[in-house]
Amino acid sequence: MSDAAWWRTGAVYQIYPRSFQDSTGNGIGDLPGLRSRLDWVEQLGVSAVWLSPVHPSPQADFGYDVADYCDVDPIFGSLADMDQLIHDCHARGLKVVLDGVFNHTSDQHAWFTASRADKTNAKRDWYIWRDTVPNNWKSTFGGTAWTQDPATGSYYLHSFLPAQPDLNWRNPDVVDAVLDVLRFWFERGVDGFRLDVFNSYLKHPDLPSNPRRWHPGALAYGYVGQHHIHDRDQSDLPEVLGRMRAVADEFGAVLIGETLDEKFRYDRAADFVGDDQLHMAFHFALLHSRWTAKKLATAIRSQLNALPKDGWPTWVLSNHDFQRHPTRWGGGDERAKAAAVIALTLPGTPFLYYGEELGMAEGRLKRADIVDPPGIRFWPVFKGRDGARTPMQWTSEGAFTTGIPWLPLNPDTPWRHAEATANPLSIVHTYRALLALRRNNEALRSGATIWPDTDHADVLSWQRVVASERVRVLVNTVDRSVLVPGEAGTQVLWSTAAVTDVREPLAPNEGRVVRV
Ligand code: TEU
Repeated sequence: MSDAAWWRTGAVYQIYPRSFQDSTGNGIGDLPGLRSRLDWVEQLGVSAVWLSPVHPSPQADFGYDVADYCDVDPIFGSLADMDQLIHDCHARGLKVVLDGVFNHTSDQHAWFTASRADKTNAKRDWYIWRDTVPNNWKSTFGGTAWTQDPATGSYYLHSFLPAQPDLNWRNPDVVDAVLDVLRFWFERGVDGFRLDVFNSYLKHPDLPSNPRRWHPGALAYGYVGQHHIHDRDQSDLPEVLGRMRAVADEFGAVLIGETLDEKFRYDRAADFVGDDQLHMAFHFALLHSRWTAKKLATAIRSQLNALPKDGWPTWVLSNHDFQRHPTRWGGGDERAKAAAVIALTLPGTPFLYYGEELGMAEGRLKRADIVDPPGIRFWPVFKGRDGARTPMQWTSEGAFTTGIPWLPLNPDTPWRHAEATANPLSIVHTYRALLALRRNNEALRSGATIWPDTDHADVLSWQRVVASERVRVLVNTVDRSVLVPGEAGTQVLWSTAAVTDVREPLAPNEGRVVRV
């Protein structure tokens, strides 16, 4: 595997298509709209876009409930629009990654319609059916993971909503069908898949109950009250992933696993990456870390230490499932820039979430605005994920849609938007500069990592090293300036505070990249 592979050197930009750009005025983003905004993506300097699902879907979980893997939902456009998007992205040197939601389908998928009809049909065993509830498994979205289906009186397994029945990955026909879906898209030019909750594909064949786990939230949300040893992370998962990898390798495509872990540790994902499994698997430690140098260092180290030799790190500050990081961490725009320095200069692939380059905050939504099923179910304890999915802020008026947006625009849109980026201290400037620096600097792209570089209590620091060059990264996590001992360096390559003299103390929340 060449170190120059695009998925190692570049960054991936996650687009939530519903919220990026509407072209029809119905308030929902679509593929033609998205295509019209590719200038922005290209100018940012990322290497790939990853689209959250756009397949036909009843939208019970906003597309993560797929009714047909080989088509495009009319709300987003057509298959021809997708072909055009792939073509346009490639013409700009951008790769296209789709979201593969293969743990479950929609209950409206033809496979499930057939499966539920009677007990003897050919698709019956494509899902997981039992005549009585066999175990204590819980749905990630609350309640039991088993729902009785009136047609036959049997229960089917759903790790998420009842409208998202789990496929039976122990049936070889299911695996073959998924491999065919991969081929279908790779043949159309798609460059990779992000694999939704891949570590849930296989369950223990006997479906035993999970052992209980003490957790203060377990009464309200049973999922956290179990050790999930039987409903995911099965030891034979590598074989299945290996088959997917073989298909991906035929096309030079990349597989990125999304890891489910109620303990927010994700180290287990390291067992499923490498040359004959996934190229990468998300390690979401930064999504759950507090903003202190110590906690951040622990989060970063937990991934670096867990990965096998042929693994590759991923860095995620925000995505469509978690509160956006400027809200999570506070600290204003300076801290948002410092966070970008972390994600863009560590060894590994950064996954950026649309709008983070503007410092978009979590939307502050009213109960009446909430459409995300877990948000509706658990409000106000958990307000759901809609706040991370509010429309991209293109202009002072939004310009996301000419109609009524499906979620309200953030109130800071008048001054936080894609046209207000001329200021060299703006957040997007830091993103563009660091992405350009990565492209041109071998140490940042592929250098070995010396970690940590200082044990200062408030400053994160590491070095990236190749034969010809040594780069030192310093991130001041506190709201006051700090002078860090050690080599000052010879040249500031980037400073989020526009510092040019290497000897200057770090400004409050400054991220600085220096040549040493
Ligand atoms: O997410 C996995 C998942 O269950 C969590 O990230 C979850 O969203 C979080 O704990 C908050 O409840 C993936 C997708 O990213 C997510 O959008 C889907 O809803 C889910 O799978 C089901 O496909």
